Amino acid sequence: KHKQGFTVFFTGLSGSGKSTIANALLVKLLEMGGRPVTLLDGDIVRKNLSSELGFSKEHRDINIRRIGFVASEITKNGGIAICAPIAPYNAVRQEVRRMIEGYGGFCLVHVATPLEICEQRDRKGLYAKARAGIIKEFTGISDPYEEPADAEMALDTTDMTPEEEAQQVILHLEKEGYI
Ligand code: GGZ
Repeated sequence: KHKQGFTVFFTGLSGSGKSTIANALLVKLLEMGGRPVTLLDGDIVRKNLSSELGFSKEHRDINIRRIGFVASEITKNGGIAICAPIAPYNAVRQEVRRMIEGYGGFCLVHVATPLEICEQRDRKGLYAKARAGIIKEFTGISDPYEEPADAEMALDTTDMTPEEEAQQVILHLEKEGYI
């Protein structure tokens, strides 16, 4: 397992802390050396791979399949992929899992920050806009988020720092024998 590639796939609401934890994990894995690490963050993918897509279920599923495909290629070639989209739908998350598990490890991490906390923080002001109906189909407000039942780990970010959370992921990966 030590030489296999693997994917860490974060899922969670907007503002749950996925990107922050994913970045902290990226730094830790880079410091450890060895395999190349690629971060496929939600907004970076939206800008570079999925710029024509909106937020309907159909478009979100296409977006997640693209991320899954890139992660599966990285995993196949022995690298580490870190993905951090919302990925609100169970079925396509499972599709991605099956695709990647054929090539290496797959670890689904639910960043389980409660909606109330994400909305209180509202770092980008998107929740206010969603409540006002300015942004339509907003996850958690006017669009579904299906909580994963198959996550390898759930992180409650209410009383931990992103570094501690990334460290928990590292411990899990060590326990599983991937690093
Ligand atoms: C959810 C939206 C929406 C709607 C714009 N619903 O916090 P952010 O701003 O930076 O992250 C969110 C991002 C979600 O894109 P993903 O590619 O991760 O979504 S999915 O996995 O469902 O394809 C948010 C912003 O885009 N955003 N409109 N309606 N998030």
